[in-house]
Amino acid sequence: MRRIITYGTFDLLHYGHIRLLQRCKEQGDYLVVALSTDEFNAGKGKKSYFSYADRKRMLEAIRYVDLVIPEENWEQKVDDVRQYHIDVFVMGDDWEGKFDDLEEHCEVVYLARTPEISTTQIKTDLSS
Ligand code: C2G
Repeated sequence: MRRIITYGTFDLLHYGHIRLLQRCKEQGDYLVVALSTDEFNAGKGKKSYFSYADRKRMLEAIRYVDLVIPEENWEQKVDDVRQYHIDVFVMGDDWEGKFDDLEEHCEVVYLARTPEISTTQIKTDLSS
């Protein structure tokens, strides 16, 4: 059982998120998604359109996702890797290199982002 973890806000869920989650699941057998809480997002200077509860509900409905846990701070990743017996940490390559320190605990994989789609772009397009 190869266990995968990824982190994110996943607001205004779109096909770029889905493709990322699909490719995360292809790396193993069990996918944990650590979902940024509303409070953690405030710290990232992000205010998501959907609440944590709604974003969690949507992620749990995705066939590739096996478990959703809260992401509450930047420091929890090593504990998460240990607690959930993670084999592979996966993120989109906009984070390339940022989490290489996890390599002493698990494999670290960065996947190419899906071009031309982002939550920010959706908000911009809808506001014009
Ligand atoms: N993503 C992607 N393609 C896009 C948009 C997003 O592959 N067009 C990926 C991102 O690279 C990320 C994941 O989808 O791996 C979630 O993206 P966000 O919700 O924007 O997450 P982010 O705000 O980057 O938070 O501790 C890490 C942070 O919580 C990541």
